[in-house]
Formats: sequence, C-alpha cells, structure tokens
Amino acid sequence: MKRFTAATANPAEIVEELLNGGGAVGISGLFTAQEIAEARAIVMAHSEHSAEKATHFQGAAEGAGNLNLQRRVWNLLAKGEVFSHMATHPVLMNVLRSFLGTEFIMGSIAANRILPGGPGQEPHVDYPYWDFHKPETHPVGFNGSFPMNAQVSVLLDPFTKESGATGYVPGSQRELRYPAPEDGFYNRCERMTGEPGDVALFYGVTWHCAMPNKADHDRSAILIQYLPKWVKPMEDMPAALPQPFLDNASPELRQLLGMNYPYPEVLDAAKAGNTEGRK
Ligand SMILES: O=C(O)CCC(=O)C(=O)O
Ligand SMILES: [Fe+2]
Repeated sequence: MKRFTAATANPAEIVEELLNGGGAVGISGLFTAQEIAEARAIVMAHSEHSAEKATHFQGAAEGAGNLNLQRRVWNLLAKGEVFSHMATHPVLMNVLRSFLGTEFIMGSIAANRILPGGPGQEPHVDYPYWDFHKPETHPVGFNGSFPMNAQVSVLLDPFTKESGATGYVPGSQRELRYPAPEDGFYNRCERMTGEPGDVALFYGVTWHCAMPNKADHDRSAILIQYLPKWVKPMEDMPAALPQPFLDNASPELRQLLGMNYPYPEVLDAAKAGNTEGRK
C-alpha cells in the first residue's frame, strides 16, 4: 500500500493509485491522538452491549454463533462532533473531489469493532456494488472504470496482521467482480496496516474484508463511505439526525448529507421555469 502524509497527499497521484494501481493508499497525520481517543471512547461506549445491530458479510460468523464479536455503531454523526470533523477533513475532501466529482456525498459513517477472537468477514466489494454476487441485477456492461464508491477507514486501534487489519487484493479493482472461493483471496491478500489515527483510503471495488482478530485487544475503525452525488446513499442520515443538527450543518456537511442535490424531487410541485442546462 502506497503511503502518504497530510503534506504529500497529492490528489492526482492518489486517484491514479486507486483506479489503476493497488486500489488502496494509506494517509497518516490527519487526526490528533485526542480526536482518536475521543472517537474510540464513544465507539466503545455505544458497542458495549449492542451486538444486535445490522451487519454485513458475516454469514459464516452468524452460522457459527459468534456474530457478537463484530459490533457496528451506526449513525455516528449523531453520536459526537468528532465524527463530523473526520468526515469533512480537508485533505480527504480534496482527494475525494478529484475521485468522485466535486459534489460527492457520504453514504454512511459507522464504526466496525472486532473483539479479540472475532472471525472477520467474507471477502467482498462495497456498496453500491456489494450485491455484485448477483451481477444480473446490475446494468449490462457495468464495470469499475469510473468510481461510484470510495471508502475511508480511520483506524482507532493498531491494525496489524495479528489484530485483523483489513485484507485486500491489490489490483483487483481493475475488473469489477465479486470474489469467488477459487480466487484464493486469503493466499493473495495484503493488509491495510497502520497505527491509531492513520487512514486507509480505498476504492470499494477492490476485493477486501476485515480479517480475524487473533490479538488480545479490540480492533476498531470508523468506516466512511463516499459516493458520487447521484448514488442512493446506504444510510438515510438526514432522517436519523435531529433537525437542529441539519439546520446548523456546515456547507461541507450539507453537501455530504445530500442536501445540495435535489433529486428525487416532486417536479409537478416544483417552482416553474427552466432549472437545468448551460443557459
Ligand atoms: O473493518 C474492516 O476491516 C473492513 C470492513 C468492511 O469492509 C465492511 O464492513 O464493508
Ligand atoms: Fe467492505
């Protein structure tokens, strides 16, 4: 994984790496130890007892009865201001504008906590391609030549091989396909390792998954999903946030929440006149 810092995070170089290189990069130095400690404390408090939230790519764990060793905390914007700062970090916004178009949105901001002994996930691709195990439900000719997803993981704990740092197959993003058992994911995968506060940024078409946590400590990350403006977001964040939060949202946050993009709209009831076109 190519690694950058806040100072060296060149958008053109990162976009090239995401589309045509390994599919994932590391960026360090974006968050303070205090921000990470605060985020981690909130995630731990909200996942102390709550094993029974929706989760994904955990079919095997569900079958084995150890689903409680991976815990999700959803709708993080409502749970601490620190998460709004993470989602709108200027270095990330700058890179993502080049990758997803300047008016990109956020589809989800959630935590993924894997406790010691947690089994990890099925190798997969992310939303909105994440049901590409049923390719016939997507348009003919669909491919990953332009991105409809970018994923940011903000690491809250040491991500090591032992603790289950996200595994991924470099280059797998160049052909949109859901990984099959014959693809030998576990023999080919590399890891998005890092220290608390580091960021892994990847194109969600890259085959990846959380790996088993064999360490003696938790392994948590904030997972942020970014999408072009016209992709239906995964979490209905405006519906889950209090009205004062929406009223006071910064311009960046308004954009991320899709508040600047009007569709779908009841056009029959919209103001009369021409609303689109060069002129
Ligand atoms: O937590 C991780 O390492 C990755 C999680 C992931 O890929 C997902 O939930 O889609
Ligand atoms: Fe994923």
